[in-house]
Amino acid sequence: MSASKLFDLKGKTALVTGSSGGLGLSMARGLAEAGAALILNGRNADKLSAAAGELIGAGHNVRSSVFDVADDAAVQSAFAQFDADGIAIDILINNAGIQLRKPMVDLTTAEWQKVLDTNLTSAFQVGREAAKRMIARGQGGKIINIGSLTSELARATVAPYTAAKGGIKMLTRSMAAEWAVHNIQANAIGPGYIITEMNKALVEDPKFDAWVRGRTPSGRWGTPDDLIGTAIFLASPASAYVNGQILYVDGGMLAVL
Ligand code: GCO
Repeated sequence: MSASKLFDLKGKTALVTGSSGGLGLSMARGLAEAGAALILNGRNADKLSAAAGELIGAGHNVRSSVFDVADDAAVQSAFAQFDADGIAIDILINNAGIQLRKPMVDLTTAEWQKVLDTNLTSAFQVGREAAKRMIARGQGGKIINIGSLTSELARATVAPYTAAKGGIKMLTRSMAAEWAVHNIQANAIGPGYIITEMNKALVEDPKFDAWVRGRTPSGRWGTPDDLIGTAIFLASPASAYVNGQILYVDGGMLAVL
């Protein structure tokens, strides 16, 4: 296959969960620029419509699907609609996630469960529905889960997020174990400290900002666009023999003490 075709997503359809902003919208934009048709997802119809409008305005083939990835019935209903509309999803990015920063002793079980449902169980639910259809179609597929530095290392006050992201790493390997035989490559991206709405409080905290800049060999926070190349790689034929891996896009933070 020629080098130009290795990263070509023309003719593919990608569902990116949590893509009305932040990392999800950046990765969706990157996949569209590589030729993919997009399905954007989020819980807020207005935000999603604004994001879709931006990408349609840039000439991309985009539709949106409003559903809560943590709600199994809503996930199944969304996929039933894709089926009814004749939409085959070739690429899934399980990006949707929330953060809750609180000491464990102050956490309620409901708060814990909400983070685990949104950040981990959702990836299983949406992944299951996508994989069922990829297997039935017999043409393979790509699943990209979004992990975190906390897939490897813990930080105080983000226990449910850390547990979920650790689970994302092992769920990715489980997907590879069961679905690689169907030519589905399941991998993950582990973003470092990225400037996003979710991290606004951290970016604006001078002490935390100084810690990230000092602890990161690249000496800077990441931007959502820093993830685009890795997303295209894992969504494209270039990664046809890559399975069960988590690729860290973290400025080198995990590589050094
Ligand atoms: C935090 C942050 C992190 C980052 C990211 C790092 O509170 O420490 O939210 O969790 O968002 O996950 O990889």
